[in-house]
Amino acid sequence: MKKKLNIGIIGYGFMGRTHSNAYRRVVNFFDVPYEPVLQVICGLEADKAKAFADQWGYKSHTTDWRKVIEDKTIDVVDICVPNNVHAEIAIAAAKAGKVIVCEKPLALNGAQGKEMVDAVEKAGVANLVSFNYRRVPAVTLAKQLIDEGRLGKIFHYRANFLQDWTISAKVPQGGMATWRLDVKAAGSGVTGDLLAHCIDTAMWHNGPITTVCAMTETFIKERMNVDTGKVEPVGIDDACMFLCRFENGSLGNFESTRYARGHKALYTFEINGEHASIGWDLHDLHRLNYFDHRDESIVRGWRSIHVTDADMPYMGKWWVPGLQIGYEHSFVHQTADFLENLAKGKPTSPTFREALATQYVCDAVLASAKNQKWETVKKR
Ligand code: SOE
Repeated sequence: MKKKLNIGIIGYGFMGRTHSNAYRRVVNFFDVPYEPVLQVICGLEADKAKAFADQWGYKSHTTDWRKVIEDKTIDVVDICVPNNVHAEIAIAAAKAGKVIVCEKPLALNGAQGKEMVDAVEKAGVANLVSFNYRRVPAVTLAKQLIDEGRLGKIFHYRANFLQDWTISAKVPQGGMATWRLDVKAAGSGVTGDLLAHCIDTAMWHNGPITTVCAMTETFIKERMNVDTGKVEPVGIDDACMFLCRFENGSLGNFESTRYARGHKALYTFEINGEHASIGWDLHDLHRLNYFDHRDESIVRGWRSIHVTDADMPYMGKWWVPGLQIGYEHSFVHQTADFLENLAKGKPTSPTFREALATQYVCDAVLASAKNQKWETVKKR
């Protein structure tokens, strides 16, 4: 019999669903040491929380996150609410000795993120920030190939995260569906929401980013705020581009926008090394593109690796070679790794402290865009 681990998720939106699905599925496919039990779902509206509880099999629901923290039977507090509430909940959960999972980005900014890191480290509780794309098998395979030295010295890392859902001026800010456009709830726009993913993966693949030079734009200056009912200035960055230097001497080039008509969630990266290059595209997430200059010239070229074989990261746990998996599985993998490490008393990456490094890059990017100069990224 596996030890039961009682889960309380705060937030029943998009991320509440991805995390609930992961806790439910993980035991079916991975030999994890715990059986997660969906104990309580917490959300703003009681009827929606109840409907969510019924649909996902939660034992109970509440509209008060403090009740989740105070509940002695809850082992894991999983934070899936807008960014401005992460810190308060995480710090209270740490004081109550809970294991904590928090959606990305860690916080509104580095200063707040640092308070969260201090809280979890003081309490000595296990913690994880959900940068799920690391655990798409092709992205994990890219990390493996880099660590094996196949690329040799790395020269370039470039990443994009392109969307198009805010082009209409009629899209409001604030509220349940569009809080990402309200700077008070989100902290920033594409920098914290989308580039944070690219930065997390990039530093995992290629080490720390040291300096940045950025440019941001807010194309639509005013939007109706659903919370206040008034047309208010837009405080987020709609688009952001930045150049950077990595500690290992390589150069980075990052771009994100919600104004790239035709692109819904086009997260791509390419890494160029001395011997080989790697490319990946979220719209084709089970493939890893690989070019190796050491191949015999008459067959040398970009190959498209179908990441479905059993010896590729995580894939041995799913179907048979050739059958691919998708977006939601990255959360299942994250949960599997987290539960395995939890039983061994080992941290799972990215911890709050590792996510703070990403937050500091985001801070430097926004400062650079504001000050129109290169900025040095704060060290931990
Ligand atoms: C924004 O549209 C968003 O949902 C992000 O918040 C997620 O982190 C990203 O994975 C997909 O896009």
